Amino acid sequence: MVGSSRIRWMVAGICSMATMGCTARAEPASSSAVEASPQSESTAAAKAFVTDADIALRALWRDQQEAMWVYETDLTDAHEALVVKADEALMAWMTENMPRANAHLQAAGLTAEERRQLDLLRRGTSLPAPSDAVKRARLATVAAKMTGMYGAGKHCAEPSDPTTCRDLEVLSDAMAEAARKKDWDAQGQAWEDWRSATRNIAPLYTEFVALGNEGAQDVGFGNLGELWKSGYDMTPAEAEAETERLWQQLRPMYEQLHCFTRARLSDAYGPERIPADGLIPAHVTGNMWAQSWDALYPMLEPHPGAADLDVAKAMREQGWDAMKVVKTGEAFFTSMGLDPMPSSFWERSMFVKPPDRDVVCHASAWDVELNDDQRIKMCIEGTFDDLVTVHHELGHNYYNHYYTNLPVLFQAGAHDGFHEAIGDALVLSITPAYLNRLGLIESVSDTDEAVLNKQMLDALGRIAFLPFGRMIDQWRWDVFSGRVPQEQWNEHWWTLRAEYQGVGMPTPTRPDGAFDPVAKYHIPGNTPYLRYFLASVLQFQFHAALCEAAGHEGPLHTCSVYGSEAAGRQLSAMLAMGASRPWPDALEAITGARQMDAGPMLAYFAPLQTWLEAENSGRTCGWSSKSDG
Ligand code: X8Z
Ligand code: ZN
Repeated sequence: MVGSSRIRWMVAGICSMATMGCTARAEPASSSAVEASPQSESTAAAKAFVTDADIALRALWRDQQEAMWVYETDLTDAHEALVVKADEALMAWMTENMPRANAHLQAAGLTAEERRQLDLLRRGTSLPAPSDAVKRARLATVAAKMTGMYGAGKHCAEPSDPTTCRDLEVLSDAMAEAARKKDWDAQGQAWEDWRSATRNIAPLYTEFVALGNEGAQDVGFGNLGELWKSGYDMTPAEAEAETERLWQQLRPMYEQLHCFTRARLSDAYGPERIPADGLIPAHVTGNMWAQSWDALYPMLEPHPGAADLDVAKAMREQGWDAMKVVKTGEAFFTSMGLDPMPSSFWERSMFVKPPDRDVVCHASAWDVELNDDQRIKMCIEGTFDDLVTVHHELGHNYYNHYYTNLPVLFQAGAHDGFHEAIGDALVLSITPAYLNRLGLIESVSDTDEAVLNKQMLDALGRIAFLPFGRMIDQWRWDVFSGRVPQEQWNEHWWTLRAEYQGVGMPTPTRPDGAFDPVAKYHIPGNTPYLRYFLASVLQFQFHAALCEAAGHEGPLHTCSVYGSEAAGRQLSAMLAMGASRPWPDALEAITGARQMDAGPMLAYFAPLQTWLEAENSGRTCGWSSKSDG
């Protein structure tokens, strides 16, 4: 599964890019890397290992994904037990074979493909288990329970009365609605209710960190964070530096958006609640995690009424249901000459929330049987957000589809950020002209005012997200490495929220026992998050390249690749590479560049950046990083 892959996690391998200082092959961070034995160095043994690993992994991953699919679409104890059993088998195999793969890399006479598979396997899971069978079983149980508890999480105002319970979807809708009404208290209540609905995950997370770290050490890495950071064809330290480099490219743009948004919020709620130089309270952006601020658009629209962008109303009036949303997403890909989804996709996917059971609603895309068995799992309500998320998920499915015939270790993105960026890159082509074509807006205006409005809407999704995407794994790296002691885990969360996002707690303190990280799906779901930050950058590089292939002329923000088969060919050629080559090769195949670069994102938003700078002149932008708001 992609999108919430707790265990199956694919990474990319050898880096040949001198400019980034990559080594010929990134070694495990820990000095406890497995020594090569004379036998493991034998070419024949290494080749046989690669062949056998392909067969074994296919079966183990398929079994695990089948169990996960059943569990996540019907959260019962019996289904949890199935997941634990499949996870244990997979983890046992991984713990044994990741170090073996590392040892076999010493063998001479291997093909580049064989070496690449070994390199991918030596760091081939986001959740390695300890060698000890009892601890392994416990880790599998803890991981499955956290997923289930998050998925089934509800806050009940009156615990004995189920009609007073609100789940994440209800609370999120309530928050967005309260943001539109500028209802401070209702937003705070929904925000706090979701934190208290997930707080009981905290003790499991503590256990999880200890067991996951032990597992990472048993397969030759210093801690879980070091293993995760090894997934980018460079050393963990280089991956961290690369992330920071990109963030520093983007930070000035985020600060302008933050400055403008804070000023408008301060006008709306008063300077005593939102001081002109303070943090933005976490509960007033209309989003449960303040990771995307599009609900604030009416408050922030640069030129009210200059552009017709209100698709929500049209979608409601036209009765967009889940099927129409998914068909529209697929039609974008097929307009570029890509294949339609297989018929099983329509039969096996979960598009809407079933009324009779708990499920994990967080959207994900799957190839359950690893044979082009594409599915998505979503709780679609028919909103514009759903249409965007469907493109995102289908991006995963199309990647899966185009690499389906590769060895199973190559069935992954060039790195995980690539996988997350495909659908989002196409969403950049959802221009006003395309929305008009869909019948969702009546008029298309290309005045400067209209362009700025559209840019603001895009920025509230994509620029606002950047520091959130940056900080989530910073927090986990710091937790996994032990740099931050357990009693400071929650405090550190808020320190990073303040430092990167300029976002603070809704109230001056958090209640005793609060553990806010587990209120975000990817923490209990153990999905690494750096991928989304990297995807935020890559999607603009992809968009720029596809626009060039489509023959687009003019500024980047005016381009739509809808209907361009030339762009489709360029895209599918990269998708078909999967993880078979180091990611710079894949990036070069689609963009001609070998380095991740925020330049295209900055170019896309250049008109808004100029406008924001003018609007903010006279304001003091930035914030002090104290976390108490
Ligand atoms: O988790 C997701 C996708 C599945 S891979 C729906 N996203 C991140 C999130 O929701 O926090 C997409 C954007 C960031
Ligand atoms: Zn995704």
